[in-house]
Amino acid sequence: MEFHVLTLFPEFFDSPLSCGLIGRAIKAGHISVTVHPLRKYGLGRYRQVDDAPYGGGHGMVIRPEPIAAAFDDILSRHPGLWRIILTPQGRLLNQQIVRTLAERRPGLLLLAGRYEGFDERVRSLADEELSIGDYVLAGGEIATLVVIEAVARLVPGVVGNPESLREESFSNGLLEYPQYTRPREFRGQRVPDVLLSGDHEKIRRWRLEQAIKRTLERRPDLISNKTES
Ligand code: 6GU
Repeated sequence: MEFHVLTLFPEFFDSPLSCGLIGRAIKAGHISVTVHPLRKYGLGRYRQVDDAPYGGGHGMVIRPEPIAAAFDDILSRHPGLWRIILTPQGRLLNQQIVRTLAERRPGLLLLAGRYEGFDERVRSLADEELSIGDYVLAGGEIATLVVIEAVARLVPGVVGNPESLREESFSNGLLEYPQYTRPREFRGQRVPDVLLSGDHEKIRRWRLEQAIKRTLERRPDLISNKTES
């Protein structure tokens, strides 16, 4: 899977893309990530990308022409990319959206916003607008990395053991069950006996019960969402 990022801060992406799961996935050729500096598509001698808002107000707004020029250039060399802009006004990202991106899109072009936002007409250049949560970040760079990491994990080969994708939180609509390793007792807290029983059917049932209980306690919205869809 091919990821392209359009950003005013290309260097922001250096270390997150060089280590861990994503770093390995790139080295192994499962995914590629190309970072394109938005400044390169800026206007005039100073490569201007932003301007003051019409109607007044504080801050600067990203102009549409540099984005259009960048999208045209990148798409001409990499046809078929799905164009996503990251802003707090976007649709709230969840595992269902992540799955669709991984399974149905040949590659992603992710635009990270900055300043007070984009000129409204930038929205008409994109296929989709996403947010990663109800809080405000300084820019879309971290949100872009969130999308890349969440999608890349679902690309075949990136996560070594595909079984580990199936049981984790959200993939079945439930939070994960509690996990234990050694020691058997830690500060008075003992590992539940069932996990030491060797009875795999009993363990499977206990884990499912725990996952349901935990989801009802902590995230009942996940369960009510499940019946709606
Ligand atoms: Cl995509 N951008 C910014 N600036 N803040 C956010 C966000 C994106 N998603 C949640 N908060």
